[in-house]
Amino acid sequence: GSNLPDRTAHLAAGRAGLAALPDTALIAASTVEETEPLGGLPQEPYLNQMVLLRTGLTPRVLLQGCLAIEHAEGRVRGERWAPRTLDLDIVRYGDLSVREPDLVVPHPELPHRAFWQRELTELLPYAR
Ligand code: PH2
Ligand code: MG
Ligand code: MG
Repeated sequence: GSNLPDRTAHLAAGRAGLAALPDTALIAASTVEETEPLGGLPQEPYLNQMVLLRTGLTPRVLLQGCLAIEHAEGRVRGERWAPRTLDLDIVRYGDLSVREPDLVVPHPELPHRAFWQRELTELLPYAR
């Protein structure tokens, strides 16, 4: 997701960055959807998109890759749920569950985000 200019460019950089991670292939990308900001802070609408990756990286190493790509896109971490250039979340990782202080998979917000569920439905046919 992105809600700071240039949203389309940040999403493109996110896709390219993920595809360039070691031992990782981008299999499919969902439609880009404009969504109202969740979380209660007044802010600009988001562009959201989900991608399906095939990866040999562990969730922990994949998370490190996501954070590095966000950082390269100028992401500044401040207040929780503040506007952001690029946020790359691991929504699911196959059927694995992870419960660590800074990494919970499936993402705890998944049941509450209709757009994530739409995107997941779009990508499921490409997953084996
Ligand atoms: N992400 C958030 C907070 N609010 N709202 C929308 N529409 N899309 C998001 O991806 C999103 C959000 C925290 O990561
Ligand atoms: Mg997020
Ligand atoms: Mg995040």
